[in-house]
Amino acid sequence: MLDSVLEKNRAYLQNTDSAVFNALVGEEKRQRYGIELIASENFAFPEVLALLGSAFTNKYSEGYPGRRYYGGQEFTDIIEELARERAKKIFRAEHANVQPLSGSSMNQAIYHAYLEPGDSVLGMELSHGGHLTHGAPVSHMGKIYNFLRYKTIIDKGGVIDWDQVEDLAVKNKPKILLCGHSSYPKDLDYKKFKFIADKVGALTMADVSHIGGWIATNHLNNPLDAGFDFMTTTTHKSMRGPRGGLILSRKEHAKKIDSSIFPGLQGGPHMNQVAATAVTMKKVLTREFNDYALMVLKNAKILAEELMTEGFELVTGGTENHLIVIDTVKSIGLDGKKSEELLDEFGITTNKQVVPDDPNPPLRPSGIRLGTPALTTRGMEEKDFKIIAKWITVILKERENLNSLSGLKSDIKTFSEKFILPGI
Ligand code: DSN
Repeated sequence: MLDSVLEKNRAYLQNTDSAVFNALVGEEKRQRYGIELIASENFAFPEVLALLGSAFTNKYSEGYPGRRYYGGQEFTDIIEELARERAKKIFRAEHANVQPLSGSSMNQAIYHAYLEPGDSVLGMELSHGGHLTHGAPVSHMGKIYNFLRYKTIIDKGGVIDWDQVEDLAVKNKPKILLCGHSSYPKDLDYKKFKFIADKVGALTMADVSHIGGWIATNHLNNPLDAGFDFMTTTTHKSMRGPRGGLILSRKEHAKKIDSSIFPGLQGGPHMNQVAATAVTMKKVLTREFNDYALMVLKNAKILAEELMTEGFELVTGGTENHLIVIDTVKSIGLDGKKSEELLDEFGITTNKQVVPDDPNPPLRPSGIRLGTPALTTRGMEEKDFKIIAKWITVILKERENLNSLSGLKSDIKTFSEKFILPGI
């Protein structure tokens, strides 16, 4: 019956708007035949796709379970409670807010709840791995609050510069000490952050958007175990859930966080997303997901090793998580934009990426970022990533002689279509 509903809905779409329908089919084919290496992307669980297009899309539910501003909440309350309780259990959190519409709103909600305009936050420098929503000057948050930056030590394998973190914290007394990253291939020592934060009376916040799934399965450190005040994570990257965010915190912050999300920052939560988060949390608790998380990390390690064997220089000299940053300028004299475009031509999708203290601008940076979550979801293993490393090498190194690679594009397509593509 579900199949027929889906088919019927697709037929409506095709009749109504062939341009959009054809773009959808095109995107499905791109995903099926391509090699998806964008570190923040994944293939959502089929259950998640089912819920995103479900009747929950139609419902307004401002407020929280048991205290909403609209009637008809008997089923929305069930799913939101399930999502909250499961998230708390997975991450050993005392409180969970499952309503953030995105990674950006989950982080903003914390800033707005605890900071006054002009207050300081100490976070990671963007080019060293930090994130746009950690107060990049071009963001609204960067204009409202005073974001200070710590870096990594490049010639010590990219370890955090703890002396700098401490110096900046002691001198500036930030209200929040923020850690977390979108292009830093290492695990973090949250106890050290907590120690420095306690010294200056700062709140502690970890944005683990990229690595939530590996923390959920205890393969990487959990900031809440180190006594952090807040942990934020998106649900669509490592956990294969809907696009959205979670705020996990200590109980004492529950009221402030909840009212910062609603009514502070957002209106009606997207209940189709909340329902999909509930089922995502159930899936994350399974043994299969634990095996998947482990495989992602193994695949990243082998991909990093193979690329280094081929002579590529990786930021931090390897990876401890799912992501890899290649300094393409240092490795092969090619900037990240051109590297991304070349790989794209062959159906290998990556993204251009700044490297620590990058002398080049963000639209033509010195590297590319790769990640293994999406292809691992498709069932790829270490042997497959060895093949992919060879393809990346040959495409980037033989760029003056692309005619010699005729046939590679179709080899990649044939290889890729052999693997499952869940939900599509
Ligand atoms: N765009 C996501 C990433 O690639 O890290 C998060 O902003």
